[in-house]
This record gives sequence, C-alpha cells and structure tokens, in this order.
Amino acid sequence: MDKPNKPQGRIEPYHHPAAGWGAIKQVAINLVKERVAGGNYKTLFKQNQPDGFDCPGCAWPDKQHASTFEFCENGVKAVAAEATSKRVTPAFFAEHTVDALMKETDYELEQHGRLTDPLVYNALTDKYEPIAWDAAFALIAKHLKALGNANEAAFYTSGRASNEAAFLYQLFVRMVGTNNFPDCSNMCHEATSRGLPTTVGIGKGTVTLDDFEHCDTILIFGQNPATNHPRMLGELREVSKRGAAIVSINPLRERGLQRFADPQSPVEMLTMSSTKIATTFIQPKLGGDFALLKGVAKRVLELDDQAVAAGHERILDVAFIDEHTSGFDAFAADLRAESWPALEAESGVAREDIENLARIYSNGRRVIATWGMGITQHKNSVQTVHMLSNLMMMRGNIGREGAGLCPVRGHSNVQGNRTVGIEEKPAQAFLDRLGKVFDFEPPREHGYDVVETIEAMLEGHIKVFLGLGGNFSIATPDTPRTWDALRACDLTVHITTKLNRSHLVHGKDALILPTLGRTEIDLQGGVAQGVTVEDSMSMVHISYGMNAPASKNLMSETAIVANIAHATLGSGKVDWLGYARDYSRVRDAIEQTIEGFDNYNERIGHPGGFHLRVASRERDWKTETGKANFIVHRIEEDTPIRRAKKQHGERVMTLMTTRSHDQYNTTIYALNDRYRGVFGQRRVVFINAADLEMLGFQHGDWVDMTTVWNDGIERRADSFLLVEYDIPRGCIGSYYPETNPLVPLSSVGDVCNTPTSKSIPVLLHKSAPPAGVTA
Ligand SMILES: Nc1nc2c(c(=O)[nH]1)N[C@H]1C(S)=C(S)[C@@H](COP(=O)(O)OP(=O)(O)OC[C@H]3O[C@@H](n4cnc5c(=O)[nH]c(N)nc54)[C@H](O)[C@@H]3O)O[C@H]1N2
Ligand SMILES: Nc1nc2c(c(=O)[nH]1)N[C@H]1C(S)=C(S)[C@@H](COP(=O)(O)OP(=O)(O)OC[C@H]3O[C@@H](n4cnc5c(=O)[nH]c(N)nc54)[C@H](O)[C@@H]3O)O[C@H]1N2
Ligand SMILES: [Mo]
Repeated sequence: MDKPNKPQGRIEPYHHPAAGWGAIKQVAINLVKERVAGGNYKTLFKQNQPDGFDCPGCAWPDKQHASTFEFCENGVKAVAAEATSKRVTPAFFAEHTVDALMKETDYELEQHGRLTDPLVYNALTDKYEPIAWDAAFALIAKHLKALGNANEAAFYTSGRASNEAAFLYQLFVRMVGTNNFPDCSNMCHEATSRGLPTTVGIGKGTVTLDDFEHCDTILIFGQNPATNHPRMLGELREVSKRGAAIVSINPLRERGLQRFADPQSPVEMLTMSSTKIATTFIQPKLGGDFALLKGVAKRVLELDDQAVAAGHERILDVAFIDEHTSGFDAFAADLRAESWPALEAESGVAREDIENLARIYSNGRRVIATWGMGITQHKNSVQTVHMLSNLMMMRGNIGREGAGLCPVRGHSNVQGNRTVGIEEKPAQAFLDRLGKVFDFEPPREHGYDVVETIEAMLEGHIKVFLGLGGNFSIATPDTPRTWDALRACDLTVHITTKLNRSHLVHGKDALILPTLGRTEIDLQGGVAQGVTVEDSMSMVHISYGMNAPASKNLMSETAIVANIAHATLGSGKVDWLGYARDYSRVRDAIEQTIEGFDNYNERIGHPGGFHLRVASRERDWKTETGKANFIVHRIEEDTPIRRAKKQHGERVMTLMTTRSHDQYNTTIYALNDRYRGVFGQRRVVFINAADLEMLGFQHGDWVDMTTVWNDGIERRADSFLLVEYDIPRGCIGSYYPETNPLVPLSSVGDVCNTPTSKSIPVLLHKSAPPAGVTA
C-alpha cells in the first residue's frame, strides 16, 4: 500500500481554467485506459438523463429536463471505472494469495477491474475461492444466528446503495435486532445532519437548483467543486454571468473556483476563453470557519446598529427574526461580548476581510451558503454548522426563493440512505411506524457509528461485519488499529463491485459478494428494474442501468440483501424474495413507512422525479421550540491543536486530508491532481513558504509525518514530498486515504463523532528520498 512516489512525478503549476479542453482530453484517456467497449460509450450520454441512470459520481442534482448531456469529466471517470472491460475472475484469485495482493497499491488493486463471482476466503491456502451464492448466504446466516446478541454485528453502508436496497437492508438488520448502522455519512456530512436539526429542524439543505437561478450571492465554504461536484460549476457559471457575488471561503484558492471553461459552450471552447467564478477569496486557517462566521455575524450586528442610528433600512430581517426564530437576544449579546482580536486569531482572517465578507453578505438580498468537507471534518464542525445557520437566519436567508442552506453531499445516494432508515440513532417515531408496518418490535437503543464500531471491534464486542459497498478499512481513521479491529472479526462480508483493500483485511471467515453497478441492466424475472435515489437537494428520481452486467454471476444489491435476509430470518413474516423480484413493491413499503413518499411509484414516473418535502424550506420549523433556533457557542480554548502546540511550539502543523482530482474517495483513478499542479504522484504535502523556512525545509524535500496525540500510540505516515503552496501559515494539506494512519480514532467532532480529517496536529521530520528518486 505504501509504495513511494514514482520517480517520474512532477510538480508544475496548472495555468488553464478548470474543465475546458484539459477535461475533454482526460475523458478520452480514461475511456481508452478502462477499455470501455464501444457500445458502452453511449452510456455516457444517458448519464443524468430522464430515461437514463443517475450518475454514481456525486450527489449534485441534475438539471431537470436538460436536453443536452451534462458534461462532467469526473462523472465520466466514475462511469468508465464501472463500465471497464477489465475483469478480476476466480482464475486471478487462484494465482494470488491475499498476502501477495496486500503488497499491491490501492491504485493497482482498482486496476484489476470488476469482480465477477462470489468468493470465500480459504485460510489454508490464503486465497479467495469461488462459492455458490446460496452457500454464501447460508454462511452469513450461520454466523448471525450464532451470535449471543444481535449487537455483536455491524452493518456498514456506503452512500451508493439505492433507496430500495438500503430500505430492505435496514429492515433486515432491525429484524435481526440491532441499530448498528455505521455509514460513510458518519465520516462525511454528519455534522450537517446533526447540526441543522437543532437550528432549523431537519438535517437537510433548504434549496433546490431553481434557487440558483434567483440568488444574488453565493458563499462557498470548504468545497472543491471542480473536482468533487463538477456539474456545480455549471450553476456557478450562470450565476457569475448574471453578475452575482461568489465568495470562496477556503484555505486554498481552488482552481475551479477561479476560472471555468464550460465544455458545453462552443464559444468558450473555441476561443479558449473562460468564465471567472469567485469574485472574492477568503483564506481562513484550517478549522477557522467558526470564528470567521462569528466575526461576520458580529459585524452584521454592528452594521445593523449603524443603520438604526442613521435611520436607514435595517440590516437584520427583524420580521423574520420576530416571527420565526428563538434565542436571538442571547445570540446578539454573545456576539457583542466577543473580542475582535480573538476572532481574528482563531479564524486566521484579518478584521478588514471579515468586515468585507459581512458587507458582501449584507448587500445580498438572496444568499445561498454551500458547504462541504472543509466545514464538516473538524472538532467544532457542529458548532460551525450552527453558526452558519445563525448567520443566514439574521437576514432571513432560509426558506425564501433564491436563498438558503446548501450542504453539498458526497455519495450519490447518501442522503437517500438516511431518509430510508440507515441511521444508528433512529427517531422513535420512525421505529414505531416500521414496527407497525412489518409487525415486529424494532430495537430501541442507539447503535454504533463508524468510530464506535471500530472501538467495539477492538474490544471484541463485534464479531460480524457486513459492508454494503464502500472501503471501510481505509476510508476510516487510524488505519493500523482499524485493521486489527477488522481482523478480530469472525466474519467480514463485502457487497462490492471492485476489488479493494477491505477485502484483503478480513475476518476469520470472509466473503466477497459481487454486485451490479448502477449503470448496468438489472433484470428480475426478465423485467428491467429501476432503483431510486435522492440527491443533495432532496429530489428523488428513478435510475435504470443501460449496460450489460459485467458478469452473468452478479446479483443486484437489492437481491443480495433480500437473500441474506431470507437465509437468516426466513420469509414467514416478510416476503423478502418477492421484494427482490419487483422493486416497486419495496417502494410501496417505503411509502407505507416513511413520510413524504405518497404515490411513490407514480411520482418517480415524472421527468426529474419529485421533491421530498423539507419542512424548513417552507419555514415550518420541526424543532422543540417550533421556531428556528439561534445557538450560542464560544470559541473553544482547549483544542487538540492548542494542546499540541503547548507541547511542541509552532512546529506543530495542522494537517487537512483531501481529495485529488483523479480519485473517488478510496478509488484512485490516476496519480495526478492537475489543478493543483501535481502529476504522477500522490505522496505530497502542500506547505506555506514561510513555514518551510521556519522548519528549515525546502520545496522538494522529503518528510515523514507523526501525529501529536498523547495516548502512547505512535501514528506515522512516511515519505512525502514537500510542495510550496499558497496555504495559510501553520496549515498543511495532503491526500486521503494515504494519511488516514495519522488520524486518531479518538479525534472526533463534538456531537457528530466524525473523524477530524481536516485538522490533525502533526510534526514533520526530514527523511531520505524514496528509492529511485534523486534529491
Ligand atoms: N471526483 C470525485 N468526486 C467526489 C468525491 C471524490 O473523491 N472524487 N467524493 C465524494 C464525496 S463522498 C464527498 S463527501 C465530496 C467531497 O467534496 P469536498 O467537500 O469538496 O471534499 P474535499 O476534497 O475533501 O475538499 C474539501 C475542500 O475544503 C477545503 N478545506 C479543508 N479544510 C478547510 C477548512 O478548515 N475550512 C474551509 N473553509 N475549507 C477547508 C479544502 O481546501 C478543499 O478545497 O465529493 C464527492 N464527489
Ligand atoms: N482522511 C480522510 N478520510 C476520509 C475522508 C477525508 O476527507 N479524509 N472522507 C470521508 C468521506 S466524506 C467518505 S464519504 C468516506 C467514503 O468511504 P466509503 O464510501 O467506504 O469509500 P469509497 O471509496 O467511496 O468506496 C469505494 C468502494 O465501493 C465499492 N463500490 C463502488 N460502487 C459500488 C456499488 O454500486 N455498489 C456496491 N455495493 N459497492 C460499490 C467498490 O468496491 C469501491 O472500491 O471516506 C471518509 N474518509
Ligand atoms: Mo463523503
């Protein structure tokens, strides 16, 4: 896994706009590399079309009724990775022990292609061998039935599973008797999902794509859309052309937020021109957004005071605050008491820039705030989400056309998974309804999230791990400890499309169950089945695969889940296999159980699907006060970073771990990050020039990293190339998942328990260049 950089790697600033011809070239390269068969090219033109499939790339919504193919380089990569003609067959596994495969990099594992047959691990040979589907289901049932307590099993979900598969999965797991639902969301937007219910009553965004057509200001916090949500650039381009203000709040000035050449604009392509995206860049230090937002809120209050004194129009939306909110007075008093020097020091943003942002925000009549992982993967992420809500509520920017909260989710159906019950802390009302519809008593106590699952495994409390997609072993923190945890299990099972590390870091018994991807035709009893997904803006729509399955011996996720349930629980109470034969029946069951899905099967027939009601969008506040709540939070004095600095001084750097342009989470497509000027390598660390000097290093030096965390465990990641970069002092950036060994399991966000992947206190140590690289 830890192979050094290839010697041919180079660092070279990229001067072109995001997307444009560079993206077209990459698309061609990917199609050739994956040897996507001729017929499957047409798949690309069915991506996000009313009669096609939902792109498995990201959760950004589709333009409804879009007549042209919405071009997205990274969507193409995601589709090409699934439509690849490369196969990893039982013959391959006969030739390779698990031990031998462990020596391959994650990139190499991915390159073997699609899994074709169910496999079981044989400890005597250290190889995976073919197994019949029924025998695989029986093995899972045997292990589950042998458990003394259902809470000794954990059921992971990665956010690609459809509503149908996820709903059956949670029903099965709850009938087995546990709420142990660790999911990718625990590592992703959990701070949003836990933070927003306190302020506005529901953990989802309040805008739809239409609002982008009406907004005059967009604040983009901690997001790199050119790489992770490229179709969002289409909206930003339109908004920018209308002359709206777009502010990027990000320690890095990401290329895609600077200039964008729209591959669908013949003029921009032929004249080599592009559209400027962000009008302002604010570069807080890592984790500084809380203090920045508080500073902006404080300034908005000051501007309002000035307006009152001068008899001008108020800056605060007093009518909204009076009618719709609770807690404003305490919030305002806390803002007035907060000191400017503390806000500046904590945010890393000068007062004049904070004031400038407050001016831009206050000039906006319709403001949208979007955010991504730069906000949600810190210790104070929930507090930051609260502060963002507070700020938006000050001017009534929630529940009105052209304005609102816009968390931008990651996996294409991660939001839908939560909606249909993938939730380790389920609401009692949901359980009541589920129990009533299916005539059973669901478990009531909260289950384990991701971090708690790993801790429980380490303590020997979890014996069975089942993963519905994903790559648990390296997406999670503290890699060596997580591997110990997984290896301590009696059984690990992965429902999966491609070979990954998690299949190799296995329990005593282990299964790999290959499944259809979303781009593939899913026939049940000869009838093509569609599945439904919910995007980041709560649009629910149907998706039909177009390609022939990668192998005849694949099953759909829905069918695999139904068969595991049938083998474990029998079909006396629930007709599991009947659900697997006809997914519209699963949708009927969802409609019966979950609010908002009335006439589900009928409404997904509408082009673009339907919008699942988000009460806060209509200013209907599902909070305890019945109002939107202002929440007071102080700047935290005692943080892991501060503690580390007390011990080691300013040599402690705050590390963020982020995505390169050529990866999908743990899936590495290629070794480049072209917008940031990195080619042919991934083990790099971006660092400020002044910090290089302070630490006595130079651009091009090699370093090892260790985490400052006082629990007696050494955490290290070795051999990274230092790259001088425009990043704030004291902050460094590197890629995930290579850096996950540095993230302590116990370093989590307050309330949300999300690993703090964007703020890890580390020390850098000079190391020799890896073999084959000259200094
Ligand atoms: N092609 C592709 N698409 C993807 C993914 C992928 O890996 N590849 N992953 C999917 C998933 S699951 C997700 S969750 C999303 C992730 O999409 P993003 O939310 O864009 O996630 P990251 O790449 O981690 O980048 C986070 C951004 O936040 C900035 N940042 C880091 N720390 C801070 C901070 O403290 N404050 C602020 N203001 N900014 C900060 C970084 O500089 C970076 O620009 O993308 C989804 N889409
Ligand atoms: N340090 C650090 N750690 C992080 C993050 C970070 O920014 N920094 N980001 C976090 C975030 S936001 C997330 S969402 C998680 C992601 O965590 P995961 O969702 O667990 O990881 P992925 O890499 O998206 O999972 C990829 C695997 O899913 C399988 N797969 C792909 N398509 C399908 C499908 O259609 N069906 C099934 N059943 N399987 C499929 C393939 O085998 C593939 O190898 O990682 C988190 N970890
Ligand atoms: Mo994510």
